[in-house]
Amino acid sequence: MRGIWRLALVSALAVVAFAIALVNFKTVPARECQMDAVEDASFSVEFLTPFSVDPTTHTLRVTRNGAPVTGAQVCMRADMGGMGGMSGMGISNVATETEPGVYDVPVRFEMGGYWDGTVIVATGTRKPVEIPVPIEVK
Ligand SMILES: [Cu+2]
Repeated sequence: MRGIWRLALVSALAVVAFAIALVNFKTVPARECQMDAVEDASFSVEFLTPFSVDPTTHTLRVTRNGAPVTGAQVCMRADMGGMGGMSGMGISNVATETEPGVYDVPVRFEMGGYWDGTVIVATGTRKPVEIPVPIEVK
């Protein structure tokens, strides 16, 4: 009897751990990165960190007509899908502003190669803007 209860407990814990893992996995493509967005050539983004597998956080500067975009909700996603790429390999996260127009986003390019990146900028006053960023990770 004891053995069965232990087994039941271990099974229950496994189910809970699995459920937590599943929930965490599902929240990885941050909601903010799924926003319906439009392209707008007046916005641009510049990466201040190198496209390499080393950094675990990337710093980016967001500008509109050359002026810093401050107080925005910024999110970045990148996928290795596409031509000969590895479909299903993706990263995304929400950025935090560290100085006016400069945002840190905790993402790591897990491997070298071509990543199809998108930075989404929501200022709240207009439709969110998406900025395509082709990324060649060294
Ligand atoms: Cu890959």
